[in-house]
Amino acid sequence: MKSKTDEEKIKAVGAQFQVHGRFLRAFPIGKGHINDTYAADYDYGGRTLRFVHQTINHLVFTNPIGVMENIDRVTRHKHGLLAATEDPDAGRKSLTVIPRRDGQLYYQDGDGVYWRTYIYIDRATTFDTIESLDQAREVARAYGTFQHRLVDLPGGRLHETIPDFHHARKRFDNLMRVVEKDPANRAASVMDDIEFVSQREHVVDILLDLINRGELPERITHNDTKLNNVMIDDTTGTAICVVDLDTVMPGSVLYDFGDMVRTATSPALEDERDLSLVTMQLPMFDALVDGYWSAARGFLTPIERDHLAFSGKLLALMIGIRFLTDHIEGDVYFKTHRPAHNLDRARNQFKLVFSMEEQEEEMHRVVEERCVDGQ
Ligand code: GN1
Ligand code: MG
Repeated sequence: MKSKTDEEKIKAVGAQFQVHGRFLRAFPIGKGHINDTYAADYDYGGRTLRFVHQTINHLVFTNPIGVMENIDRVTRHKHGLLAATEDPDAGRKSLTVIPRRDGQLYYQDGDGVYWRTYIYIDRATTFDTIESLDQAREVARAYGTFQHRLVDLPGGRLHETIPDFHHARKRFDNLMRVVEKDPANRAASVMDDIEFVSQREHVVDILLDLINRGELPERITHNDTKLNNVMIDDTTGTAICVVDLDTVMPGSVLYDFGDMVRTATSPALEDERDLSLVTMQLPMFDALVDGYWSAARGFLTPIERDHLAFSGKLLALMIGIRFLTDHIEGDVYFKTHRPAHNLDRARNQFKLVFSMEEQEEEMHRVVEERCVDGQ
């Protein structure tokens, strides 16, 4: 906690929600680039219960109510399916939204900041870098299962909470626009990086062309499938729960798979500056494909399957483009913790793109071998 006043603030936020114990303490958790997340303990007659209070960055999510409506529908649906399985651990296998005292899903404080509350999932941990093949398999299985459970979500289309979130062409064009404007006077110093992106312009249209031709189905996807958005059970090492549901909305499963590849195959952190450490490790990719196929084989179309290997490169390139754009704009979107942080992240992602280009054939071979019907 930065200060006592911060803790007082979290206490005041908690009091708005259907958390009825006596407030004990709060502390920051999570490493997201967008929202602030806190855990808070409450005394419920001698037992301590922990909840999560989290902001919704409304500069990024301009429709926070839509975000919460999506999350509410998705988590209710998941809990419904889990209840039917009589799984003793069902309560930990989906986020649970705790509404405000008046039943609303969010609270807007005096500073205009939006907050929501979840039950804290205990005895589980998230990882920022991948530690084992089993972990990679588990993470991919978890995201595949997440998508599978949402295939038949009842009700209308979910809100598109960030329109064109993974629209690679728009991300590319936006970078070029920002380079042209150069508001922070940084473009001249990153010409090689801009050139790296320009040389790969054709990559940004490949999935969009398939979508436009109606060949890639729209599904309900997570859209932020970073390794550290899956909680791994401390005892069993299995994936217990997918978190960070802010961007759950209509999308392509390939965006989800690609983001897993980008975050779970490199042994280095996303902002590692020693680029010799940043590589796509083929055995990790193999484990991801294995885990994902075990959960998604029942619904994946051949075109989706055939683009699994490509999706990693696309997502690393697209997020790299977004980091580079933010650097050139003067760091207005992602939280940064040091000078040129976004540039470090961009270069890290471009190194990963390069590593995948070098191993493209092997990656395709892995998919060919793993994703076979009847196995
Ligand atoms: C952001 O906030 P966080 O860390 O979950 C971003 C993702 C990026 C990611 C890069 C809404 O996610 O798209 O892939 O940073 N989320 C949003 O680490 O822009
Ligand atoms: Mg996120």
